[in-house]
Amino acid sequence: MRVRQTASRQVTSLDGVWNFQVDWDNNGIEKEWFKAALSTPRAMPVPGSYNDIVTEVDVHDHVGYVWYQRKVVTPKFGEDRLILRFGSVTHAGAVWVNDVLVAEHIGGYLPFEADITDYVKPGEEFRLTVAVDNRLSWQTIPPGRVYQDNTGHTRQQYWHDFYNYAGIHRSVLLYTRPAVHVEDVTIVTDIDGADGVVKYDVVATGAKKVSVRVLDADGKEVATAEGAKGEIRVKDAKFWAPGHGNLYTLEITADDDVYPQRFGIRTVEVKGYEFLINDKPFYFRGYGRHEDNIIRGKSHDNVMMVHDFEVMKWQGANSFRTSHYPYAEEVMDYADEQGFVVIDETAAVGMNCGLGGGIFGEQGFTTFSDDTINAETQKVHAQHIRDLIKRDKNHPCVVIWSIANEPETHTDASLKYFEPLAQVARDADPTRPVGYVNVMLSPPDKEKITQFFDVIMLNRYFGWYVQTGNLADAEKALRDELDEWIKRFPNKPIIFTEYGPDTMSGLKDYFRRPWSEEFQTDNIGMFHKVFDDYTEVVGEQMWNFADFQTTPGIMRVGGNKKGMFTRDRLPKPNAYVVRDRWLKKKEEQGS
Ligand code: GCB
Repeated sequence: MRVRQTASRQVTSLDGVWNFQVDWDNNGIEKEWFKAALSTPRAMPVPGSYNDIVTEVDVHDHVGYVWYQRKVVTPKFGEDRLILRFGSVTHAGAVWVNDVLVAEHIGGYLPFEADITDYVKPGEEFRLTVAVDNRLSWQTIPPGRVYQDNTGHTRQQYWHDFYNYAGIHRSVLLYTRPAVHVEDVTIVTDIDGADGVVKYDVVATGAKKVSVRVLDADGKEVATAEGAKGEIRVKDAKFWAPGHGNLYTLEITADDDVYPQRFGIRTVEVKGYEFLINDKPFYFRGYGRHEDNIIRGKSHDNVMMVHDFEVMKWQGANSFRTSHYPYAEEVMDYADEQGFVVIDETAAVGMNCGLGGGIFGEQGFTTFSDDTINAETQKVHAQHIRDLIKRDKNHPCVVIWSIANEPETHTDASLKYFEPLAQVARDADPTRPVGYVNVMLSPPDKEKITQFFDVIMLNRYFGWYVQTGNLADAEKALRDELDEWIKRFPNKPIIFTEYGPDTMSGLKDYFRRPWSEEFQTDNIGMFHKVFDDYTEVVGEQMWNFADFQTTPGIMRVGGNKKGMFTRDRLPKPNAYVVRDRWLKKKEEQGS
């Protein structure tokens, strides 16, 4: 659960400038580095990706462990438990309090905790050490592989198109909570006329008494109930809706613990090809995004978060996808508040070795096999889906779970891999539509798994990776493919989750050729013209909100340049054209 300060929980932030050291030989654990102060420490901010903070290429590109360390003065915790919480450590973290290993976690985009009560004393200082490993394998989400190059250097390969930033990316918190406490809550809402119907289910092991109060946005009590599970009616509710971040709080008391869980009252449903929010057809306008920024890498940063939302609102966007991994919890909270609609994606990206020879690195692997992505990966993937849903289930902003981006889906092996995973998502959350994001290599006549999902999410690069520069041909290919999807799946809404060309900011061209600013306007304009002809298309999320960092490659110029905005969030000319369109749509659609 998100960490909140309450009468029963005291929160201390451990963010700041920590000590840092690269583990060149990747043997710090064997050498027990955690048992003493780091021998040659340098400064490193937390949260932050370390890669772009430094100037040495060896540190930037190091494959393996880096170590973070700081001293912490233990607060008073009385009879309570003392918990350490990491928002994310990318990709794997091991945590020691003095000499004791208190947590190990794999998966770079989700939080984890350690109960350290038994290892510390109030008022005393302890040494907090974190070993961070940036290595991916065939059994991690996302997958990757470590290999030696011809000169014996260790390198890492992965099949996703963003730089593998690493470090402690989100806040580190220390907090107290009673031994008997609110461990989890699931809130599901419905709308009945002017009223909201709120079903809640609290987990608080060992609690003798659980009660809840519903508070409105001003903190005024509007309903109460007794018991760990129940249904509450909120009279004349203010519904959460796109553009309207109306929120309530379920204040839960379990014995001595008090926990405020925010929620919004709204419904989501797929009906035929319509995507309904509160029973009204919704049209997605927005982008796939990245947690990516100059110097910060993938670090969460409130300045950038608020600015990005300001920019998205300026443009008339109403939604985004958390491509290609779960975003910081602060971002999800803020999307709730701002009434932004979110497609929440797992970190299952790059599960497609057939993609991008030359773009994302050399190929030569079979995606699904005993030696590559296998049954073990599938288990890790299933757990990752459950963990994401557990973290984000109470966010009204989340309207679709996307369980993977552009995986291989045209083979029998992929069918075997994904069918059970769609079910995992449904079991974890029966209330929201589930989807996956489809790649160009898996058109409707080839792909095998759309049958298990509620929506069709398409990444299409007509006019860019294919029919490059020929927009007439590109338009035909797009229309032909759309017709085929609709013929095969007449009852599933279609959302375009990626489209658009790389565009060098400042590159002007009378002839409007690829890479120029003019071509971005033309290419995206072509897609929009086609979308407007199809009622089955219920959303346009272009790629990408902003330019972002990738691995070096002959198709990338200092990163991926498909941004509507530059990496420092300045509009390319196309941004104004799309702004006119989206503001007009906003007016027509009411949000
Ligand atoms: C895709 C991927 C995205 C890439 C994009 C591109 O289909 O989903 O991660 O960055 O294409 O620009 O090629």
